Amino acid sequence: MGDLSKQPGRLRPAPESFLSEAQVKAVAAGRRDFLRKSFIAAGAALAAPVAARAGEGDPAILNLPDWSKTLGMPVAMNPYGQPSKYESQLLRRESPGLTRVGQASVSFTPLQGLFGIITPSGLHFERHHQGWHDVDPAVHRLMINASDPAFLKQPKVYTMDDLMRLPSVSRIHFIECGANTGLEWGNVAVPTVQYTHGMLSCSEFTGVPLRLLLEDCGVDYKKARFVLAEGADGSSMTRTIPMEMVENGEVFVAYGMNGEMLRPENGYPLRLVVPGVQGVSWVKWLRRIEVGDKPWATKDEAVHYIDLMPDGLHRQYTSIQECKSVITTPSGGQRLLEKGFYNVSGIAWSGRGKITRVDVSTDGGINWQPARIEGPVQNKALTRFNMNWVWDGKPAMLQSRAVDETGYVQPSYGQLRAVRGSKSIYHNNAIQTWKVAESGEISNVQVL
Ligand SMILES: Nc1nc2c(c(=O)[nH]1)N[C@H]1C(S)=C(S)[C@@H](COP(=O)(O)O)O[C@H]1N2
Ligand SMILES: [Mo]
Repeated sequence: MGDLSKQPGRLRPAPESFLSEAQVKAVAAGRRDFLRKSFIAAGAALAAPVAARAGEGDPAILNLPDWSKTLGMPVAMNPYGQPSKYESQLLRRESPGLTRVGQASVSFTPLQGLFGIITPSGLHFERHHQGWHDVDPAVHRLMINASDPAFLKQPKVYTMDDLMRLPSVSRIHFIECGANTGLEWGNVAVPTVQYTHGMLSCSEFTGVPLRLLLEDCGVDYKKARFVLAEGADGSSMTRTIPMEMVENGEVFVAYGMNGEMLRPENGYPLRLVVPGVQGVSWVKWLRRIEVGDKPWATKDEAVHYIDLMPDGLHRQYTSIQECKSVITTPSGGQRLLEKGFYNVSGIAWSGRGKITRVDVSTDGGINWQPARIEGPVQNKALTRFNMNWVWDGKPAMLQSRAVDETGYVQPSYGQLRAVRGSKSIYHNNAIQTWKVAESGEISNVQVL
């Protein structure tokens, strides 16, 4: 598998040399001035933050609503709580740009409506290659075995009860499908951030480090350098994971998500958590871990999740999700109602560690301002950023660009295509652009 940091997907662009001359000409004229004024105005807006109505007889504050004079609902009317009925539009959705093939489908997380970094469990994206099942934990088993006793002394089968008695860890991590943002390779430009980036979620997962289980079975790390994870569903989902990721304690078998058991759609009662690695390796309904001495080259690593490079060769085993970010609000499909102050908010993440910096541009990448990073910043987790912006009512192009702790800078489309060409489906981490029209309407455009 080699040194992943040497792979051609790794770009280290100098932040100041981002733009082609044509691109500068296309968007630059007059914009620097516009920008400078905006940021002075942003300071002013903070001193007097909100354009609130100045006590002009708003009936919504003058009149007591009827409900406030009656008894409220009793406790436990919803023994399992539900969102407000006024939030009923915030849903996982299937993309209008994708056709469902049998049960092999995707539902996307509505990133445009979420705050902070945790995805509510009911809105966690779903990707099933053969549909999902609600599996009885009483009969679910996890087997750990090997084709050769030299790799593992004692194969074992664990019940869920066995696993839940063992020492556990709880960690917050993002999970991103390798195909997230895949439609954008073809400049399809689906309308909203839900469809461009919504195969991405972030949760607190709880479970048992895989290292602990392998050692319980007497693994020989000198000989066993890879593990194969296998799901119990009809998709024959099997993925190779290098042993270094297991040995360092990061990979774990999880039963918990956001404080409760996993949801069935997300692999109840057991899934693998492989921090920083593309979603497909996070095998759901996990039933078997095999240890061995070389990658297995299964269908989901030899035929799918590979990248066709410009030289005609396929790039394989590029499982780590590179540093990426996106502005979630304002974003495609939304509309700014009037000029004035806006909180530009988004998320950044890297499969190689922590986010160290996010810059935001409102002019398509000519000028950049550092965004505020909302801590605590965690390893291989979503990181929220915010930036003050005063919209002057003129067309604008919003972008975010993240940097991770290895110093890697999220690439523009031009930079990504220069290395990767345009024939990929997977592993698109380019800078996203949201175009704000004078009407306030926001659309998805690509800036090279
Ligand atoms: N057993 C099994 N595991 C699976 C899959 C699957 O179809 N079957 N889909 C994979 C893919 S492609 C992704 S992106 C993630 C999605 O996880 P989620 O549905 O919890 O979001 O699960 C992975 N694990
Ligand atoms: Mo995926």
